[in-house]
Amino acid sequence: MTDDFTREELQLAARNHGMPLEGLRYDVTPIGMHYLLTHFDIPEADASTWAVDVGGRVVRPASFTIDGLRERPAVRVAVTMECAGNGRALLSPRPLSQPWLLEAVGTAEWTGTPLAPILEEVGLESDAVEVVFTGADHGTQGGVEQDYERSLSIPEAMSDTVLLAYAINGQPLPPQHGFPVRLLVPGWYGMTSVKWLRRITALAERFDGFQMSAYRLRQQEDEPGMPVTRMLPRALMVPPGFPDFFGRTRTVEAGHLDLKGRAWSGYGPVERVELSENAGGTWADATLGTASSAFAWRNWTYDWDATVGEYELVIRATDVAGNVQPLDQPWNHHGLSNNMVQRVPVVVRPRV
Ligand SMILES: Nc1nc2c(c(=O)[nH]1)N[C@H]1C(S)=C(S)[C@@H](COP(=O)(O)O)O[C@H]1N2
Ligand SMILES: [Mo]
Repeated sequence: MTDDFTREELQLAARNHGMPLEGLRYDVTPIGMHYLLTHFDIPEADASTWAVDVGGRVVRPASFTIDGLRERPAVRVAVTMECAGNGRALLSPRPLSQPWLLEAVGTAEWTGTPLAPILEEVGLESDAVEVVFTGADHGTQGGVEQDYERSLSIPEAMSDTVLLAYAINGQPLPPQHGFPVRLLVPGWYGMTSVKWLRRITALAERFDGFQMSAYRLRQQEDEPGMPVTRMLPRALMVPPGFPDFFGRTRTVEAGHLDLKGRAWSGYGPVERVELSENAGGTWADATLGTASSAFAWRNWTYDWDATVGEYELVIRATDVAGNVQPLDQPWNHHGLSNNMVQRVPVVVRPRV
């Protein structure tokens, strides 16, 4: 990568870390290894005074304390979350934002209480069409001062998979992942899962706040574009062999190698993972393993008979809905929901 990165990209990259790809070896990503993305500052939060206020077009506005949420029915589920901008630093021209390569992903076991029964309790008015989720963090983006907020349509918000999550991997959320409570929308790109959740507001009209219009697929800044929602399929490899410190290139020894990794999609299970050892010339099927939930990544393995030489290994996932990772990435304005295949340069040296 020879493009000059800007000081602003470095500033964001130093705050918002990815998951080192060797973290793909764990079914459940250890807490500190899960990727992290925070647009503004991590807000100060006191769980003993925190409340999630539910209002707007509802019959009985209500306020839920953290203790109150914990007393409600709890669900614990493994969910793979990926940032919609994952991979954007590989695009050309490079969209200027958090410069992710491929590491903006993680799988956590989230514990929370389902949102739908809460919405049923407060009673949505018949004219409600959307529910807005507002975080406690505040800042400016694109010249617009705002609280971080995102909406869901009523059917999306009423899905029984959507949680108000207060724990990750069995522990209270750490500050950076949304303490004391966040929205969790399995299958969707991460921007939907609002951290530091303070307010839930039912609206009688479509919500077009900044973070809604920011996450749309556009060729030009001024066109309406299509909303970014669920995660497209992606497969990644646990980096084989050993790395070079600076360039991160991989060296392995000739012989049988158990290549492995993970693959996921927000459109249903990944049905196929293929590997190419000649830069995408020919493909062979990897063996698919299990996933710990319908929303968690699936592991894959590939027995590679590595002979001495230089390779570009390529991995490609296909999901049950028929979405396939492209070899080359169609560009879009903010580099969102891109999912081109991973290319892993590997040097195979003689066994010593
Ligand atoms: N309140 C709030 N919620 C937020 C964000 C944020 O900046 N503020 N970032 C979103 C984005 S873009 C992503 S990718 C995920 C990242 O979640 P994580 O940091 O727990 O991995 O949180 C989402 N929820
Ligand atoms: Mo994101």
